[in-house]
Amino acid sequence: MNPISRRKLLATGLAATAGAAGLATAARLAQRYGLIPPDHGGLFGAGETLTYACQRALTLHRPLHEFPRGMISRQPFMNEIGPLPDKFKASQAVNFSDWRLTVDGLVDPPLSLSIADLRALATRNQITEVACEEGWSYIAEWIGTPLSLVLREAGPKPGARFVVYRSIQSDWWDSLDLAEALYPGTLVTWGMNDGDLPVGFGGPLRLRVPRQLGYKSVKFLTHITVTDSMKHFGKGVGSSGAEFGYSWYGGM
Ligand SMILES: Nc1nc2c(c(=O)[nH]1)N[C@H]1C(S)=C(S)[C@@H](COP(=O)(O)O)O[C@H]1N2
Ligand SMILES: [Mo]
Repeated sequence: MNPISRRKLLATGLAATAGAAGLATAARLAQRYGLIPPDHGGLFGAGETLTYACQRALTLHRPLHEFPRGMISRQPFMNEIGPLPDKFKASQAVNFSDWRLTVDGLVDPPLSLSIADLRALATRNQITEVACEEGWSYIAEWIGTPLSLVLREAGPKPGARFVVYRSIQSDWWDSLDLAEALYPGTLVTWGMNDGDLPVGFGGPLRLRVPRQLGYKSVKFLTHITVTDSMKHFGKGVGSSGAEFGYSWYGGM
């Protein structure tokens, strides 16, 4: 059987099982296939597992949804951001020349990359939509370096399963499974619509996760950690958003 029909069968099977025998059985099946999200333990845990397992099985290799240049939003919606720490302002004062992206955890070697290092590594662009769970969205061109190539420089070690990413705003952090992290459309972005990435949109550095909801695209990116488990990060549910009750997997 080819991989696509196997995945479809798995997803259909999971959905049917959930209907016929309940979410707990579907969750056991998902476990067997390694499709358990870090936030599976809460009130909506079985539902989260089912959504994640079905979507993941069906969409792992789904192509990026890109838009024509003429559809770029003239007035992209900049969401409100909390206060930025003094160290952000200090870096802004030197035009972010001292900004570093640290890559550590299950990697060899760990890295500390400037924005110039990232630009030199590779440049890709995509015209994609940012959609907030609150209902609004916009389309923009995003320019950056594929996370997959950053990870290739760092060399993930065996056992790597998740990539945790953090903002200079310490209350904003999130994680991706390795498949989403290595997906070529997942970009460490430093440019937007032909210019530098503006601060309001997360400049100087933002992780763009174009197949998931806007909250997964964390602004002011400073730190990436490769890990085998999310257990020891915060409350163990995979992201600051999931600790607030948002779904860790924000597929759209
Ligand atoms: N560091 C940081 N990243 C963040 C946020 C934030 O407040 N701080 N807001 C998130 C939310 S909820 C959304 S919907 C998008 C909004 O992106 P935009 O300002 O480009 O519209 O950024 C996400 N990334
Ligand atoms: Mo959002």
